[in-house]
This record gives sequence, C-alpha cells and structure tokens, in this order.
Amino acid sequence: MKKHLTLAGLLASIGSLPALAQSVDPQGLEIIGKPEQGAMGFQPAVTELASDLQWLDGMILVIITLITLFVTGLLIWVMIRYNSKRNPKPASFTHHTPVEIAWTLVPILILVGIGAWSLPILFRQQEIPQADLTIKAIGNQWFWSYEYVDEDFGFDSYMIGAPALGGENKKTPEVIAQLEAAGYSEDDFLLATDTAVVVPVNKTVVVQVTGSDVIHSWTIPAFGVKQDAVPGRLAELWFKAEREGVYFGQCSELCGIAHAYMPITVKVVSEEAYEEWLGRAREEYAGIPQTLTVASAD
Ligand SMILES: [Cu+2]
Repeated sequence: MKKHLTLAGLLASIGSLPALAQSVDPQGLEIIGKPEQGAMGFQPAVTELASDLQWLDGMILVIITLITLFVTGLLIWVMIRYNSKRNPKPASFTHHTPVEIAWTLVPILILVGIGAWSLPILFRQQEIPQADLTIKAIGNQWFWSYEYVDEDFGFDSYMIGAPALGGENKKTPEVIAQLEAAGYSEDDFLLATDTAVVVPVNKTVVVQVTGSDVIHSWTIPAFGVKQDAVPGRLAELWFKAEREGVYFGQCSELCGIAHAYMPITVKVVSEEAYEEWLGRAREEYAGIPQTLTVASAD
C-alpha cells in the first residue's frame, strides 16, 4: 500500500494502532451511562432532552394506567350487574347520543393533551442548535468512525475484544486484561471501546450521523438521543451533557452478524481535560481523518 512508503503514512499507521490510541483517552471517570443487571426503567438522565423524555414517559404511564383501570372497572361492573342472571331482559335501545359524544370527545381531548406535552419535546430533539462542537459519526460493519470536523482529525472506535483488536468477540482473559488496562471492568465487556468520543461538559455537541455500508443507529440512552445512520444521508442529533463521566450505547439497528459488537463510548470531561485531550488527539490522530486515509490508500 502506497501510504506506507512515506514517513507521514508510517506515522499515521502507527497512530491507528489500538494500543497506542487507547492511551489518549481521559482516564478515571465515573461510569454513569450503562445498563444495570436486573434494573428497571431508564439510565440516569444527564441531558435536558433525556429528563424531558423520561418525564413524558412517566406522565403517559399515569394516563394509560388510569384509562386501563377505568376500562377494567367498567368491564367488571358490566359482567356483574348486567349478566343474564341479574339482568334477564336486556335493554334494546340502539343509540344514546350523550354517551356517544362523550366517548368521542374524551379520547380526543386526552390525545390532544398528550400531544401538547410530547410535540415540544420531540421538536426540541429535532431542532439542532448552534454547535460548540461538531462530530461526525459513521457506522461501519462493525465499528464506528468519528471525525472531529472542526479539528480535521478522526479515528475508528472498536469494541475491546473485537477481531480488529485481536479478539474474537468473546470475553477471554486477554480481553479482560485489555478492559482493565483501559480503565474499565470485566462487566463493561460489549460496551467499552478502545477509543472513546470525548466531549466537554455543558457544551452543545452536534453529531452528524451516517453509514458507510448498511443502516446502523447511534445512541446514548443517558443523553436521550438515537439516530439511524443511513448510507448517503447525513442526519443530525444534539446533546448537552451536564455531568462528567463515561456513557455507553450500542448500535441500535440490526446491521449484520456482528451487530452486537459495535458499541459506543462517550466520555464527558471538564473543559480543561477536553482541551488537554484535544492536544493529545491532534498529535495522535495526525491531521487527517483516518477514514479518508484508508479510503485513499485503496
Ligand atoms: Cu450496526
């Protein structure tokens, strides 16, 4: 391959080695956004979008619980009061205008009420604000690539234990050692990646999402965001994380045999730690997005 003939190319290929790339990531952060064994409900909400949609979910749960209890109560009442034993001669009327108006109007009002609360929340997700930082996320079979578009660098992000890193998508002792070396625990297998997306806390991050081969989907549940990565299209999502920590997500669109092995790791860090990381990353990822380097080498 031609890129290996130049010094810059050699440096770029060294930069793409996972073991080295790993050392660039900020360490020592609390892991917040991850699924818990046996837990119910949502992961902790660390963006306004996530708190809003969790509130909406709770509100709708109350409404549907009341409706379900009401309908169940009516059914029980009819079964007891109007069974053939207690009510041998059934009523024979066919119309009851007030009741018909009520059972048309009341559901309409309930739906309009739910819509009035949910539409502003949906719109807030879709109206992309001015970005402090823009990242392009590209879904590939089976890993994610990221480009920091304002910085002119990019990197690939593989699950720790993925074949590209010498694993077999299995939790072997070597993979556990790799997880621990990268600051994760054994439990984070299938979630932790060799390189993380690093973003500053309390800043508006816009993620442009696309796919290079088939449809994937980028998500971080604790941020309340999910977006399909469709080849040939550039979709956007945004978030403003309010708490420093590590957040995990997984590809959420069935994309082939290793769909379960392309997780997403985002590290939210302080402004200073972000600047520090940016300095290291600029050097490590050496100027050009790696995905472009790889594409031009073919
Ligand atoms: Cu996928």
